[in-house]
Amino acid sequence: MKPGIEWRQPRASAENQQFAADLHAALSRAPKAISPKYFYDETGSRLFERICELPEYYPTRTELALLRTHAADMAAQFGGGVQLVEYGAGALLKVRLLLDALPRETVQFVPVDISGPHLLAACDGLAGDYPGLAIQPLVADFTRPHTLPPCPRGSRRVGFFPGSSIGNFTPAEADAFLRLAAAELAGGGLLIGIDLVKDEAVLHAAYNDAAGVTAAFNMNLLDRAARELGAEFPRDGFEHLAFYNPAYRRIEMHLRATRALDLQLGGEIYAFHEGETLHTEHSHKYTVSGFQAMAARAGFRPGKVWIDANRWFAVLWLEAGPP
Ligand code: AVI
Repeated sequence: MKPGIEWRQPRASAENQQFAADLHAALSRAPKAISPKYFYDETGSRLFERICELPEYYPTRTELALLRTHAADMAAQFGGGVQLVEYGAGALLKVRLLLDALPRETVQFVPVDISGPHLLAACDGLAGDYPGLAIQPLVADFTRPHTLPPCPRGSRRVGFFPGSSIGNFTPAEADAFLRLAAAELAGGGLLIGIDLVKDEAVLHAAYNDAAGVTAAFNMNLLDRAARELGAEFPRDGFEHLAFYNPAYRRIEMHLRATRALDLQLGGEIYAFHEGETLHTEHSHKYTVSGFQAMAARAGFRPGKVWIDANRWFAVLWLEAGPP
């Protein structure tokens, strides 16, 4: 057997087992709810890329514009040498705007992502475009304790967490992540993108696009269960539901049963009554002061803030107290 295949096979099935276990648990609880991390198989990641380009989905282009306009000012907060740690690195597109504003020889870039093959492919691309840049990828779940490479002497460790990905965490998960980041970035800081509370109509449109891409992204969770786990259900019995819940300041995404139906998974049958939902994602929206207060409780001092003219999206600099 070829060496590469030996480890890939069991890894895929371990992922499937975890997905199956989490989906069984999700369908057994009331209300039914599952982690949004299961959106992101290859199909889901492609659909998310399409979402980012939709006219209604403002966060990506608004944050990119902020980074493009203010990268030099942001980089100036970092100080001299920097070990730049990107959490949930993905395609490594946004960080290029920061790297362009930093003297290459002063940067060690540490992208952290759970998906090894994708991370390494993205690093290859980055290395080709940024010759001489020190890149130390780390394959890890950044929400769990992990060990970063030692910070080069004379450098500050700076975290980068763009995309308002923190909005998909529960408040407890966001607090846990900020505490972990404050500890490992001590003496440095965190540059983070957050989506702001705004007119509900703008939010509603962003998660209910006219082309139906977000609906397909949401539905991919069940499509994936059918593909990978053999789940059986009437596909036309589920519809995309996304709405703003003002009590929690979050968009909620659900898959709603349009009629009473059964979903079969691994020999178990899960009944949905008409209108019952599987909660698939929440996307929290923040105020700048509310987010800074949460970050302060976790050990950060608020620094500079960059906001677009509509006040829809913000990038925050947070100083992590000394070790
Ligand atoms: C990745 N995350 C920040 C996106 C969001 O807006 O919460 C995921 C998404 N869900 C639906 N559209 C986009």
